[in-house]
Amino acid sequence: MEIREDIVVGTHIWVADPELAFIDGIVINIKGEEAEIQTSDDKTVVANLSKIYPKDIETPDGGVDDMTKLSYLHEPAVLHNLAMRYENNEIYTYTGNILIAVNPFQGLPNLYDTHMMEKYKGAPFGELSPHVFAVADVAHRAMVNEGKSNSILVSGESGSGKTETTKMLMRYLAYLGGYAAAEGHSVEQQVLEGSSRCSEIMGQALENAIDSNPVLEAFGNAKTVKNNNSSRFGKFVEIQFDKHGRISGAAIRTYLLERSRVCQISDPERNYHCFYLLCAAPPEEIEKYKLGNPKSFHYLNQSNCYELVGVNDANEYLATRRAMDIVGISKTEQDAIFRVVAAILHLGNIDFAKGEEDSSVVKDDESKFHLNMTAELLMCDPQALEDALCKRVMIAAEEVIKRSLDPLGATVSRDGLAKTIYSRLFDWLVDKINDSIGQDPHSKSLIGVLDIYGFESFKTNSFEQFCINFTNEKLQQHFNQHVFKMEQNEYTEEEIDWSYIEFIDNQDILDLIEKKPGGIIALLDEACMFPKSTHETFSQKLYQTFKDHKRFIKPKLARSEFTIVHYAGEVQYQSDQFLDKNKDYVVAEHQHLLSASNCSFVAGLFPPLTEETTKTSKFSSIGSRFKLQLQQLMDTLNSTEPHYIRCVKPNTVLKPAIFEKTNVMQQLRSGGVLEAIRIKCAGYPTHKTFIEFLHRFGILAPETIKGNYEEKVACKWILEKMDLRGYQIGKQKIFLRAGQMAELDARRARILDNSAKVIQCKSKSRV
Ligand code: AD9
Ligand code: MG
Repeated sequence: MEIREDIVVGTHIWVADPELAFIDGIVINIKGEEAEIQTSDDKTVVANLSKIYPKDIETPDGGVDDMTKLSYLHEPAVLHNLAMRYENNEIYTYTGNILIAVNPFQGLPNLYDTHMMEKYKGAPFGELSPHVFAVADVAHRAMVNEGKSNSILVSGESGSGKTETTKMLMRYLAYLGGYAAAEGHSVEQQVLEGSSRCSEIMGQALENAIDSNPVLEAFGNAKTVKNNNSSRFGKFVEIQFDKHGRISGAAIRTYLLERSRVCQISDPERNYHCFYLLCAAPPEEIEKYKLGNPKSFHYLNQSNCYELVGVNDANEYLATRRAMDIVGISKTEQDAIFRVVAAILHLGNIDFAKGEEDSSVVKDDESKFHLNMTAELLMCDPQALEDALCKRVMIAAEEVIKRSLDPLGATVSRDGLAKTIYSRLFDWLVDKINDSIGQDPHSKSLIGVLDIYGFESFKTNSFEQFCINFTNEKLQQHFNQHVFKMEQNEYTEEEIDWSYIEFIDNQDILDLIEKKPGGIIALLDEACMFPKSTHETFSQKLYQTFKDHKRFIKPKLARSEFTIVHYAGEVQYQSDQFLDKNKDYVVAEHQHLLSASNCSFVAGLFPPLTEETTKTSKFSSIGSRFKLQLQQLMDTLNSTEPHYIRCVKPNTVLKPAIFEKTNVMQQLRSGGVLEAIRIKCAGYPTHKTFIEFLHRFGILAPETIKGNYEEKVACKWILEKMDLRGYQIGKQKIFLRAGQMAELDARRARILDNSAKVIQCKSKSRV
């Protein structure tokens, strides 16, 4: 039996509670391994001693701004700290250098204003209250000082505040990179050098990137059950800087827009915002596009949700138009864009009926009207459109056969066309925005900001969730590697004392998904290339291949479902649409139809295929392409110094001032925050090579600079002189305990400050 000396009768403790996650109380009796506890809600409960956590009653009421400052570090303390801070509208808390951001679900006064930006500029990390600006500032400073690229990875589940956080980060970086300038370049100096106008133009690049947000959000965001403004694509914004730390360009890379939403939505979700905005356009445009009530369109009326609380679609429409003006989308282009959006709505209203034999025909006059409208808006021939929807050309041996599609086949063809047009439109917008922002080919360093969909687990999960969760596994591994592996490896290499802490590695899940050959994506591609495959044969293949895999489960009685044990929990996937959704090919008929459009914009979305691509592009795998994109993203991230922001969604009702502890705890666990806390505190959060250390802190002991000491000896000398304890000296590096770096920095700052005053006095006396 483990004896716990820290718990006796009278100890304040935390104990598990089914509703609150943990509740506090006082131990009133101990019998063997069981403790009797009087909880703060006046109940008496009995719990095993191993399930009890001591509570620090000395913790200040408002909590602490860095988890590593907690005297007892365990789940209940961490949760309680976040909850207390949240109650006081302190939404940010550090865990070492990871920032935890709890969504306030309300605007907080002055939190992001210019005054706040001024305050954070150049302030040492940790000196002011935790803030996204502080993270951006550190990243910017590190980039300027070390000339190395940095990245800020924002993660969290849907609705936790990633996109809002990203916007604040960009705003702050625009502020820094527009005026700021590298050390030694005061604003006055820039004026003198004539470079201030130049930097304004550069800052404009990022401002444009920020202004492009409403455009991307109108076309890439939608209301879901989890978030009224959910991003349905991933985004990596790369901000390029010149050698003075000024912005010289920016690029937006997007990942995997959810295509299925264009044709299929379920209550109470919505389709992409742009459709509703357009239906709320001024009357002359409604007339032009023959639109009207969104309820009359099949692609919108599959759900009963049309309006968003607090959002006026008519105003948003005008705002989107204005944002388009700003990012340089011409009026003609804007008109074409909205014509395409309207065309998709009309397209969705074309129904088919059974024709002769197995063929299909456009169902009735109403469907004919929509067919004509679609053709008119896309500026193509209505008969050609009908043919493209209802027929397929088969090339068999030397023969060309025209085959008719049955009504179901024609409907699938229609939806396929809608999805293709929409995703090409989205890609066009991203390209256009990138052109308008402008890239700097000479930029040496960048700050990347990643806002990518969080882990998803719904009642039904399809290919989209599979890709999204795959992304999260990748990012989780990056996080693991950074926080855990790097830390541990370094201790080992430096041969310093360190007791290993186990952490969950997810390489096995990644292998299951992406290994080539043999992983799920590879098997899916194989199935897609083999004409006789069905989702059932595909699933059977998965069951056979992974029957002994620890991370793969075949649910009982399942014919086509499979479960993956993700780092954040189990997710059951429905494989029935995996094959279709993985195939990215534009039906030749659709391609011909639209590349022949009289509208150059529409034709431009469908550039003619080269001979080569027609032959080889029978099937192109979305899964594999996504995997490649993700690998490129990881390569980029791996070449940067990462900073992490973990967003937390405090409740599922999306309202302020509600903090559901059990829910939050799950997010902290699955985001690896708790593990990171443990390892950080147990170890040495700061590592510096002897040279780096001397470079920075030699000033604390000038005698070491004058004397010709060996580096290690000099470092030791400084540390002893400063009277620090608990640090370690490795083979090439100094390892500092939490807080020690700040202490040294403060002493250094004092010395620098004094000598600056002396210089000033001297120069004044000279004048
Ligand atoms: V998703 O994975 O794209 O579905 P996100 O991006 O994590 O999700 P988002 O940033 O869209 O969530 O935030 C959801 C909502 O929370 C916003 O629309 C705001 O209403 C609210 N929010 C988030 N962060 C803040 C904030 N810092 N201040 C005020 C916020 N409100
Ligand atoms: Mg988002």
